[in-house]
Amino acid sequence: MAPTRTAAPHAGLDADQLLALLRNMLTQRAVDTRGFQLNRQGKIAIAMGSEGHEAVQAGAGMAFVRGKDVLYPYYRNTGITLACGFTLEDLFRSQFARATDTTAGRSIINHVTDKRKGIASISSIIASQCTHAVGAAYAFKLRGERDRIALCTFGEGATSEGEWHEAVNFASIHRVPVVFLCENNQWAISTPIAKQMRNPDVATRAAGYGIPGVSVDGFDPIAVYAAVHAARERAVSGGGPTLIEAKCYRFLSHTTDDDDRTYRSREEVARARERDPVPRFERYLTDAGITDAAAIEALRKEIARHVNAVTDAIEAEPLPLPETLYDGVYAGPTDPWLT
Ligand SMILES: Cc1ncc(C[n+]2csc(CCOP(=O)(O)OP(=O)(O)O)c2C)c(N)n1
Repeated sequence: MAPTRTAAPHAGLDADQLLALLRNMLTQRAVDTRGFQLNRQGKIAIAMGSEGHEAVQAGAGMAFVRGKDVLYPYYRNTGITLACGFTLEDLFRSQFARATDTTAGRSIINHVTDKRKGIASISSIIASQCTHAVGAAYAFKLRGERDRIALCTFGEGATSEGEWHEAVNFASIHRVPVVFLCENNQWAISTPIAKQMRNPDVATRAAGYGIPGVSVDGFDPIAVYAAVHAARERAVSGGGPTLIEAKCYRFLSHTTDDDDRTYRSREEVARARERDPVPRFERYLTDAGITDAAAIEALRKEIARHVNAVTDAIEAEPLPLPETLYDGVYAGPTDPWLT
């Protein structure tokens, strides 16, 4: 994998930013744990975990410039949406499908959106967000909004979709200010990457479109930050798109509706967990003297308490009323079947 660390220590991130990365990663893990519990308790319909993607998302979120950039995420993006300013409360409003959710409880969970924060609505159709992201970024270019980019995330499975190739090709030809970030977790539900493409490095796909392709260690949040930050700089200076591949692993099943024991061995998952990005980054920070084990433990407990308090509060919020079923769907009469 190409080295992405810059000469500056910690890629230029200061202690507060490094601790923000850790907080984001620990929050992702706490959200995943709580989400899977809530599903087993029958309180939410489905949960989708980001475990194994924590470093990718914390690092990429740190490079996102709030108030300027737009994020075109996919469903496995708890950490990056939080890092871009989405609140934990709104995240659980989506999970509980409450009336107070930003889509009024209409979207499948993790399909979050907040226009005010530059977080586009997630489409479940794999790779369709790529053409949306390119369209938004092309608009920035046409309007002369030079300091804005679209950050577009997807899994390696998405790179087999025609829409992904169309998006990258168009972005390349028109030098669109978009950063493509592939979270390569090796599996697209039950399809391993070897059945997806002959070349195991998604980044090499960039060469076919004449744009830079960078492969980074997706278990290292600083490496991901450095790569996304550099790609962003390139995009805002008129250099066009970059494809970044962050190699990570999906530790949990695809969703709570999936049993990954049917298609991958426990040994494979255990081997990947030996490289778990969370304890690895904790060690990195303690070795660098940024924090210590006691402070990390206290932070972990504080986050768990906060996540539990938020889920208790959101669970008590109202469900959408049946009579609002057609709100926001049709213009005119709200019940098309009765009029
Ligand atoms: C066009 C389309 N085809 C198939 C699906 C069903 N589907 C949902 S998630 C998924 C796997 C995607 O894998 P990947 O892009 O690698 O992301 P990951 O879930 O591994 O993070 C598939 C095939 C879909 N939603 N849309």
